[in-house]
Amino acid sequence: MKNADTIYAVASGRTRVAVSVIRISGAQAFEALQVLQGALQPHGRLELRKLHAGKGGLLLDRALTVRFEAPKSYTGENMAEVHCHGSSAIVAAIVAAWQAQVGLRLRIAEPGEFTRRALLAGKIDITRAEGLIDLINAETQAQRRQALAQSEGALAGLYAGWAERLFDLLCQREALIDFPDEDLNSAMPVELQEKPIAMLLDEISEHLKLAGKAERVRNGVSVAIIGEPNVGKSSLLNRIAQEEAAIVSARAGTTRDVVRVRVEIDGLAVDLLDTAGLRAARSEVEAQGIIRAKKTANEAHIVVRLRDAGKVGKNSTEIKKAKKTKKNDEEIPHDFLVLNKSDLLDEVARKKIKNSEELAGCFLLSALSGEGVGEFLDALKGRLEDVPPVLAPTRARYGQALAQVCQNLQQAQSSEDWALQAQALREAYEAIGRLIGTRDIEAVLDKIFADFCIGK
Ligand SMILES: Nc1nc2c(ncn2[C@@H]2O[C@H](COP(=O)(O)OP(=O)(O)OP(=O)(O)O)[C@@H](O)[C@H]2O)c(=O)[nH]1
Ligand SMILES: [Mg+2]
Repeated sequence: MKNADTIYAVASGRTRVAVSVIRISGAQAFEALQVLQGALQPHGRLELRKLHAGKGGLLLDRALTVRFEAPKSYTGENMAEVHCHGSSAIVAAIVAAWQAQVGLRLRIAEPGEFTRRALLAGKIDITRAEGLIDLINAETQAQRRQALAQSEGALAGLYAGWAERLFDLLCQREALIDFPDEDLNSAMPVELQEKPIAMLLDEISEHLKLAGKAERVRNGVSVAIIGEPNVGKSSLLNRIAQEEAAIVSARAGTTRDVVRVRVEIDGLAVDLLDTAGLRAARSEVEAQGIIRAKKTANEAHIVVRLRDAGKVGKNSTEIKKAKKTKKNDEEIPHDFLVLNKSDLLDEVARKKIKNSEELAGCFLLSALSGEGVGEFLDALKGRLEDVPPVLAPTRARYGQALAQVCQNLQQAQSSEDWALQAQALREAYEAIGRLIGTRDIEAVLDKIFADFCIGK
């Protein structure tokens, strides 16, 4: 990938649209625009222009065009945009006109290359670029809020501030090492030496505590439904997802694979997971399914344990057993106990369940009729509502780098020796530098741009 090249991309994607936006960036961006429209407009002015296949060439389209002079553009380079009609024939004709022009060399941009150039030009930092990736991929409102704040620079400012403070602390120590005779030590009050490190450590540690929640917004919350065969796990999944995603049948042992459906609950992405019924397997395939079910339950954020209300309500022994989660001596902890098929209960059994102390806090519902499903979803929402504040480490990479910084700060704190303190602070400064992209930027960029889209 050569940064000297002039690049272009159709930023509006490949689906049929009314308007396609072709973005061009690099040294020959204005020349490329000139080939199509002749004289250029002033910086930043959107104009309706006739596009021709070169000077005196065929009329191709009438389009809105705009140009931005370096460094006042997204990439920091000369940039142009052509908002032409959405047909692929027009885009092809424009590209052909460029190819026919002697001396003009443009190539298609790689995924994320515009943003990569913006990063290299110092226009945005990595956390903002990653915020943009998330914003483009956002499916829910909570994801959009979090990604937007990040792409606007909320995290960038916070992390850059920490990097600056680390740098100051490092400089103080370096000065002491370089000029040991000048007794800076006595010039620096003890509380100033200790306090800034402790304060920084406190702030970063607090921020780190939000990591799990922020990642959950980004990646979604997983809710696994587990229980014996035939209790209605697949029916409940279909009811909540409002689609026939999983096969429902009166035969026990229907579901084998894990069925995953993504739904949006209160702005959060939730992955509902239907699993194979838990029992002593009757076939190799069923055994495989049960292994998958247990694994899914172990990895899910929230586990819903489903039982047959008719069975539970039969007598007090069953009620006592209801909360136990033992199956083949393996305990699967759950967050919600839900009794299904309430529509089949007679009044006596219903009362027994409602009045039972053992079953306090469990939900009685019918996946078939929908009775009680609303109450259960409200409780589930309550659990999801732990939505993080937007200023949180949204990626594992951030969490890891900041944990490293904390570790180094603790080392610095526990050492009396200026040189060792400086060493620890230098490592901390490098770790945060990699995080915000002031160090090893090319390596970090290669890693994160793997999931970017063309034209951004
Ligand atoms: N009356 C009544 N029947 C239900 C209800 N929920 C599910 N069923 C029925 O119970 C049977 C089993 O339902 P499924 O949803 O396939 O049960 P499952 O837990 O997924 O079963 P496996 O996949 O075999 O583990 C089907 O005949 C459903 O129609 C309910 O709330 N009330
Ligand atoms: Mg099933």
